Amino acid sequence: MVLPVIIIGVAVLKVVLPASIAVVFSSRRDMKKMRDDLEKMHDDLKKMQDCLKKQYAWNQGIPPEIRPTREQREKAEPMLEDPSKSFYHFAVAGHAGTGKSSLVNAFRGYKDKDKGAAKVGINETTMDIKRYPDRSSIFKNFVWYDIPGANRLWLFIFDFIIVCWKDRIMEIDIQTLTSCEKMEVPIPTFLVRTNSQTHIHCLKLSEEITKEEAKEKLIKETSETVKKTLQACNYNDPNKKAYIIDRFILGKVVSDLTEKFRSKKDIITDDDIREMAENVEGAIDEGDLLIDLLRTAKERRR
Ligand SMILES: Nc1nc2c(ncn2[C@@H]2O[C@H](COP(=O)(O)OP(=O)(O)OP(=O)(O)O)[C@@H](O)[C@H]2O)c(=O)[nH]1
Ligand SMILES: [Mg+2]
Repeated sequence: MVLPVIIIGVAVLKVVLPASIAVVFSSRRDMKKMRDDLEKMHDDLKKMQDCLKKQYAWNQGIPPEIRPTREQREKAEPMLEDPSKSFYHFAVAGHAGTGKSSLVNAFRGYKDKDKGAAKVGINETTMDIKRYPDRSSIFKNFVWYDIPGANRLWLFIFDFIIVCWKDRIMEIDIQTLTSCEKMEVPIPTFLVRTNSQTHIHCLKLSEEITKEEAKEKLIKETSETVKKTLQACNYNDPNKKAYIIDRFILGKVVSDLTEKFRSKKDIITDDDIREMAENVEGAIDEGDLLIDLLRTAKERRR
């Protein structure tokens, strides 16, 4: 009587035990996977929360017409994520669709489709302030900020501001320049007109002139219009330079320079930039803009 019980018991154990061990192990594996998934989800949510917090903080900025106090500036500085203050922070501002994101990509030598490039396009309105560290050979220690069209808040925390426009320069563009100059430490500004090739093409067709004549006309008209607008807004320097560029030409100059001067030890001179820009067909002020940005950056941190 005892033996069959033992035999049945052993048989049961032989089947049940491995099965239960397998269940325990597989449920442990499942538990571990579940825990890993939850941890990952937690990390993702934390990142999202940090991002939202930062965006919220950006959106609580101070209009550029108001001069921020030193305390306000100090409070805002951590947004630049540069505790050692070793970077140059460049903001690109301007109306919607004027080519801000394209300009950021061109300065960094990125094509629109490159991973990490700013989103560009007629339907790709940039909604949030975004931070883009540079990787080109020219702009070492530069961080670019793509500032959405309507958002001119927080401009005071950047080291330099580029105001870009495409067709018509507006009063608010000049107001931005004036505000930057009224800061306790004035912020250097650059006026940049984008889309040169499109303007030249349109002028050539509408006026029935050659490409070269269209280019000269664009340069002349831009300079006159800018001067008139600066004067109308009582800006203190009516002869402020307006750089006329095209994103594709600027991008090519930066990429060619980055290709040629790959080594970190290479020093790129103004003449190198000038020569490179002269070799790109259609270039107008792309070389001068790069040279002046670098010179201003060096002077500011001297
Ligand atoms: N040919 C040419 N096209 C340009 C130039 N700059 C911008 N574009 C085009 O204009 C469109 C809008 O450019 P974006 O760089 O997205 O403009 P944005 O100012 O960032 O636009 P928002 O984010 O909506 O404010 C895109 O199709 C660009 O390719 C330029 O210099 N030349
Ligand atoms: Mg954009």
